[in-house]
Amino acid sequence: MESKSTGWFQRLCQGLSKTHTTFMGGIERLLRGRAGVDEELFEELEEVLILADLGYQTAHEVVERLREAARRQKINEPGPLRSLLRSELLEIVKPFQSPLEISAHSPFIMMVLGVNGVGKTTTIGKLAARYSRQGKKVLLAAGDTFRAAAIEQLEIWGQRAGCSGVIKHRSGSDPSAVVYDSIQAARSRHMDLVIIDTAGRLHTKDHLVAELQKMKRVISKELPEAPHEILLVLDATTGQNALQQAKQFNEALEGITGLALTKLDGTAKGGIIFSIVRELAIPIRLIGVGEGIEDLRDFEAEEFIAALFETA
Ligand SMILES: Nc1nc2c(ncn2[C@@H]2O[C@H](COP(=O)(O)OP(=O)(O)O)[C@@H](O)[C@H]2O)c(=O)[nH]1
Ligand SMILES: [Mg+2]
Repeated sequence: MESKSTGWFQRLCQGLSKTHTTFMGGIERLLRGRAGVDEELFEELEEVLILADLGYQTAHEVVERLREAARRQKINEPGPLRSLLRSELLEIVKPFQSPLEISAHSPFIMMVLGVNGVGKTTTIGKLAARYSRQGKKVLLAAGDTFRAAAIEQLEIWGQRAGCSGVIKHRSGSDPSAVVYDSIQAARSRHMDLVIIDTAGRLHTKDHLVAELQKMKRVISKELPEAPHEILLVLDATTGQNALQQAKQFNEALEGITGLALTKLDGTAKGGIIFSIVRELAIPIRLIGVGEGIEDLRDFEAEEFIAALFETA
């Protein structure tokens, strides 16, 4: 029988194949065409990294560290730079590997935020499926009351995931009331996990922030340590825009505890992950590499770097 981890690694490689091709393709072409290691090589390497969406600052620092390492280790041929680069990149993301630990609280309350279309509801559905399969009692809260379709979509995911229930009100109602009801239900029905969906767009940005803050206050009033996780979902296909969105959310709403980076399968911009962790210093909890219920995984730094550098 094929081992589960091998299967997943292949899937991850497939998911990251666009980024792998652009990123490694550029690096291989650069390193192959050279006899020695000189300043020009480092400058071109920096350009390749910027093109892979690492962002100027991150690319610059990575290359600076490579220069130093090459000098220290007296490297004068391009070959070894590949593995040096690999370990530099691993070092950047490794500290931000910190998977969700929902057993720390019961019920564990999680709010899921992000702009429209980034994959909030899908990620919630995938998480509900994962934890339900583990035998956890999972309750979903339809806190995106802005559109009727959003409530229906969450219900459909709840059914597919086989979770314990979906708390919903009519569209247009106050999402804080949905949150309140879901906490009461979670207590009386002894749920392990409550995942709260939220709207990604309202009439104005101020309105959205005020609504999210109110939801958070309602939760804390009921359960002083909650929410235990505020997960911000970012769409990797938007590259540097995802980073800008994350900065804006982080400034407007304090207390984002984790990130989920979705749609890595649909983009060559997977290098954005390095800018995101460097600039935000928030753990990457999860990565999404497809629309299917199985296509969500804990972020594992070594595995991610391996998939970026190797072909399955
Ligand atoms: N390819 C791909 N599509 C995804 C992924 N995550 C979500 N999507 C798709 O992105 C679209 C928007 O997702 P949705 O969950 O409705 O976003 P929301 O508005 O933030 O709730 C849907 O078509 C999802 O199937 C992913 O990891 N990979
Ligand atoms: Mg949604």
